[in-house]
Amino acid sequence: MFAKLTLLLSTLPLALGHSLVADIWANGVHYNGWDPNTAGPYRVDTPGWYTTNIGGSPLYPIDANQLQIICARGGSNANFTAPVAAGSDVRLRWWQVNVAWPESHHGPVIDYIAPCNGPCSRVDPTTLKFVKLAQRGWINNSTYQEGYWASDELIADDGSWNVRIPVDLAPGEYVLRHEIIALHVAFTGTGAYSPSGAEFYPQCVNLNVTGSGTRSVVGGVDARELYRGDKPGLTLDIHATNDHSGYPIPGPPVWTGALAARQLAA
Ligand SMILES: [Cu+2]
Repeated sequence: MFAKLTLLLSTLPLALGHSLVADIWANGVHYNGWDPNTAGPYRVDTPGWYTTNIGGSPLYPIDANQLQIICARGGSNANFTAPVAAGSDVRLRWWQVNVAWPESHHGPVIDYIAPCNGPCSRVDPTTLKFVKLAQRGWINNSTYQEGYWASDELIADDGSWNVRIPVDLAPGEYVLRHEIIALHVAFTGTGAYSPSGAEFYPQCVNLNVTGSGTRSVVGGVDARELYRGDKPGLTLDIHATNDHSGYPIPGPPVWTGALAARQLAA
């Protein structure tokens, strides 16, 4: 009884406030995400990169040019790589205990992809060059004082987000970098690499893209070059109004290859 209570008390703080990518679906197959609270058994069968991002402890602009921005704090390669057909959706579900994503943490949801040029289980994350596959930011002025954001859409869809793999993407292994940026304290940011401000929650996933596509990823960048705390979209006070029309989603524009693939699929 006492041991159980101690265990409960010692694990409780990890669960509060945030969530993590607890479930991943690719080709209709379900995988557990990497969960540092229940390490061990998950390590062998998840395409989700391992992190020490316990309970979703955020990264701030101070981390934006550091190793941890690439695939989260303590990010290291997942051993497993999930097959996924080009043109299909990967689904990621943020969940912990009974929380999808904290409602207060409004902000954009962004997805990037980088070729591993070999097995993603062994790729050096500092060599990954990411392009932006998709992005969604402020949606409308409904529901909240801050308006309705991509993160709210995610919460409304069972904590989940679908990412379309470009239909003509060349087969091979890729790291998907899925990310929520929470803006609830973005107004406290004071500069390019401020210790407070916008909160970054990246999660990397190993994918083995199959198909007969021929489009290669070009023009990607090191994830340490994606953000600076003083760039547009990271310093606003989202509480000041529910109308954030024209909100500039951080990072580079969506990759032209992803846009072209959408045209092909339409
Ligand atoms: Cu938080």
